[in-house]
Amino acid sequence: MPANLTPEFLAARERFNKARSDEERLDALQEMLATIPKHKGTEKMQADIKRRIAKLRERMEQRRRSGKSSGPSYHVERVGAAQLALVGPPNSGKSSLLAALTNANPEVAPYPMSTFRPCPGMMEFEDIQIQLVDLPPITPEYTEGWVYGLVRLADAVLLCLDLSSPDCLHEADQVVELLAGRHILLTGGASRQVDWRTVERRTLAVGLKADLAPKGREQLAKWAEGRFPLVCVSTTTGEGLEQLRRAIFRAAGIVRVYTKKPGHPPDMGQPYTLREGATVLDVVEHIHREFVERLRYVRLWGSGRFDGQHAPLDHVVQDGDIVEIHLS
Ligand SMILES: Nc1nc2c(ncn2[C@@H]2O[C@H](COP(=O)(O)OP(=O)(O)OP(=O)(O)O)[C@@H](O)[C@H]2O)c(=O)[nH]1
Ligand SMILES: [Mg+2]
Repeated sequence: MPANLTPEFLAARERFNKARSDEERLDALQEMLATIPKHKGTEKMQADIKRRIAKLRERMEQRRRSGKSSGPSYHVERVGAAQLALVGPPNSGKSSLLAALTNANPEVAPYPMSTFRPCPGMMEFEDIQIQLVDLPPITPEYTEGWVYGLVRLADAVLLCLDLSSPDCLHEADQVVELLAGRHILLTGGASRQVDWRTVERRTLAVGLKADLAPKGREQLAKWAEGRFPLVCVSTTTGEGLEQLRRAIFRAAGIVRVYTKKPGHPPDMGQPYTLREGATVLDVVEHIHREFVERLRYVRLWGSGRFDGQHAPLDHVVQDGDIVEIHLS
């Protein structure tokens, strides 16, 4: 069976081949595992990648115990419809934001550098769950390599900035530059692999502590204009949090598609979630690979203009579309 490897996977594999340290190798392998299409044809490859990750972890652990450590490395298991990384300067309110939006209980402290491990949490948005990962701050002095590794693996980035900081804009520039130095470019467009080591990550700027700094917003809005969408919030008053949830969903770059059996009402329970840009054929393949070979046609509701018509297989689906799959 052809493996249908994605450009993201191939780029990660090339990065693995060119890696010069175990940290880079581990990072590339984790990305390979995250981006390899999950079906029968790739089961052997998936097992092989997992074996390599386990071996590499063991080697790094041994080295750590023998005192030749090159620092810790962390892995966050992906769950939910998408994974977004919280990045920003020290003390900007990242952990408070995670606590406000998810079920997680990260440490929040009135001093910088209080987070030193990744902390994931699940954010509910309507009928789906999105994973947010709180990280240590990004600074020129202290940020360890694994932090950049996790940002690279995420689907998108929340750039968390402190509106009450007099250095807010300078801090924002610095975080963007530090990430760029690690070949992670923050963009307003879709996340993508640019070449074997450079990635673009769709970014939503979040102005935090809005209760403390009504004036900071204007400046940050100017800074963000034309680069990233911006939402300003306060975790203390709750202002802006609902708007932020929706903006996070948009930044995640996913669409929800519902299914319907012929002659039945649509199943509006659990949607299938796919990457933005997915086609009708991708939906069919996502639901069941074998359906592709047996496919006769698909009826579609939604996309602003379909009301049960046959949909071209290359039609790009939109959030909320409903498909009815007819098989032979
Ligand atoms: N007034 C106000 N204070 C806030 C808000 N959000 C966070 N804080 C305070 O800001 C301080 C830092 O918050 P954290 O959430 O720990 O910040 P962080 O970005 O995770 O910090 P590091 O992990 O050290 O980088 C704490 O004292 C919080 O109580 C807010 O919306 N309003
Ligand atoms: Mg923190």
